[in-house]
Order: sequence, then structure tokens, then C-alpha cells
Amino acid sequence: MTLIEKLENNQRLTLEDGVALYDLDLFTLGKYANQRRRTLHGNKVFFNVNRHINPTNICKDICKFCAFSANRKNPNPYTMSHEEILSILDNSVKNNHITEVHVVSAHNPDAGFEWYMEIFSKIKERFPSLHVKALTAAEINFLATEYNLSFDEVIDKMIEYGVDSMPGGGAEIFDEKVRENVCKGKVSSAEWLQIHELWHKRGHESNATMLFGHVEKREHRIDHMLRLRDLQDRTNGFNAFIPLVYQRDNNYLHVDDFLSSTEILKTFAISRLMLDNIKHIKAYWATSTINLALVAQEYGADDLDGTIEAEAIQSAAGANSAKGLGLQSILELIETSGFTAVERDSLYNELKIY
Ligand code: V47
Repeated sequence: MTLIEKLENNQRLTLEDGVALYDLDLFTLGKYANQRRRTLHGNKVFFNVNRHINPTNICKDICKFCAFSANRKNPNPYTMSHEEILSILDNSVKNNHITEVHVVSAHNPDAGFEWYMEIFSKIKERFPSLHVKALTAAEINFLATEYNLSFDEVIDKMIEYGVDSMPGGGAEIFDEKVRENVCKGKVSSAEWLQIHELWHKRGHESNATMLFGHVEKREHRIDHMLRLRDLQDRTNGFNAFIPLVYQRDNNYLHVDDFLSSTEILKTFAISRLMLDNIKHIKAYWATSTINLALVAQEYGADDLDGTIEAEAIQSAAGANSAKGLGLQSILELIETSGFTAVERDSLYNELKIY
């Protein structure tokens, strides 16, 4: 069967197929990705009203691509108190009616296990209906190592303290050689997958990211997608795949060739086609720009992430996302692009169709 026949017949694609998809022209690729996307989601573009909080930027790990960590070129280390976090959320809940808080921290060995965990029960106590999406597999691995706990023990604590779902961060790129180069010492690929598997087995859901556009090759991206597809076949716990476009400023990863918009759109389209068992492809506007994230909705993506309010990780590396995006702007942008805006909750239940 040729590649086009496989696409026409919705056949499962192999590593070789995935790499060969990059050789198709963007419009042919986009046609098939868009067909899949429309079969799954019609004309809908999903977003949520959320707030990102990054409670500390002090990190014992050294990832070359990271401009957020205070150990690197960023001279302003900080660790928020729980009161500070709760008062930020008071404002976000009252004024912006957020439905989700996304909490991702650096790996701070001085903060303490309780500092990492107790904030979740405090959030739940004050805002019982707020969805807490928190702790990447990289943070869970850090907490397990630092406090001599098993992954199961950390996960049990997360559940006890009120974490509802896990974000997809820390996946970077699974290929071991590339990983060793860009984020040596942090959670391994096998551990990242194992932690998500344990989380899914408890009946909980999570997302999966992929950092691309740095030193990885096309086949590494496809390999990354396939490792996620394999796990999803077993657990069905991933809600969304999120390809994160590498931002280049203020870090220690020297990259000469930056991706073209065509390569970025192809990667969204290919992820839609390869990941036949993950329902949502998120074009996280903070890394792709909102403009390209909207175009990506024609090339396989169906989600933009949300209002965010304050973004610290990608903006530290040059993205124009520090202040989030207003609800009204998101709605106007989706509608003027010819799509139906759908506000969702964190698990993709539809809250409001505009
Ligand atoms: O894993 C770090 C990435 C991620 C850079 O699950 C960078 O809904 C680009 O995981 N250029 C954390 N990216 C963010 C994250 C996330 C974001 C939005 C939604 C969800 C979700 C998860 O940020 C890290 C890393 O891959 N990152 N530095 C950079 N220079």
C-alpha cells in the first residue's frame, strides 16, 4: 500500500511513514490532517479559561533549552509563598472566572516536599470547583529522587492533596541521545512514560508534550509520537498532544537553523495523522504564536490552550506570551478565522459553544 493509500484508508502509520509524510507538500498533508480533525471535531476550536502559575524558578537540573531556570542566564531566583499563590488565584477566580489552574515549578531542592504538595489542598479548600492541573513527570521524578519515595508514593500524595490532572511537560524529546544532549540528568524517557502510565492506571488523565525545532531530527519527532501512541494503546489516558515550538533566547542551546512555518505546520499535521488514538492536538499559542496556532487549526490541531494570564517559561526564552491572552481576543480570533469557539474544561467537556 502506498503512503497516500494508507492515508485514504485511515491505516495506522509506521515510523518510516511518518518520516515520509514530511516529503509531501504542505497542502496534501494538510488535506488529510484536516479531514481527520474535522471527523473528530468538526469546525470547533477548543480553548479554556485558565491561569498558569510557576511557583519557583530555582532548579537543580540544567536543561540547555530552558531560560526560565534561575540557575542559568536568568538572575532573579524566586519561590512563592502559598499565600502569594492563593491571592493570585483569588483575583483570577473573581475577575476572570478561570476554571483551571496549571501549576508547574522548577526542581527546587530547598522548597520541601510539603511546600510542593500542600498548595494543592489549600487551592482545593478555597476554590473547590477549580481544576488543578499540576506536577509534570519531571517534577514527580525530582520529588521521588529528592525525598526517597517511589513514583507510586508521590502519585498517591498528589491524589490525596487534590491534583486533578497532570500537564504534559518534561517530555522534551524521547530519543535518548538527543535527550542526553539537551537535558541530561532530568527524568529519562522511560521514567516519563512510566509515571504517566501509573497516573493513568489510577484512572486519571494527562497531556503529553514534545519540544521540537532544536537539535532533533524529523525521525526523532516521529519516534516520540510513536512511544506516546504505544502507551496510549495501553492506557487511553492522554487527552492532548502538544507540540511545543522551541524558543531560542536566553538559553544555552545553540541552534543555527530555526524552523520554517511550513515545517511547524507539517509537524502539527503529522502528529494528527500519527496519533490516531489521542483525541486532541493542541497548538499551544505561547510557543507557536497565536497567528500560526490559528492556521494550525486547518492542519490538524483543534485546541489553542487558554487565556493563561501569565506565562513565564516560554516568554523567558523569547515568546510573546508573558501576559496571556484575553478571553475576548481569543473569541474574536477564533471566530474571524471561520471556526466555532468552544470553551472547554480541563478534560475537554464542553462548557460553552459561542
Ligand atoms: O517541558 C522549556 C518547555 C515545557 C522552552 O499539559 C520550552 O496542557 C519552548 O509542559 N522553548 C513546560 N518550550 C510547559 C508545558 C505545558 C505548557 C502548556 C500546556 C501544557 C499542558 C503543558 O516548556 C517544558 C519544556 O518542554 N520549554 N523551555 C523553550 N526554550
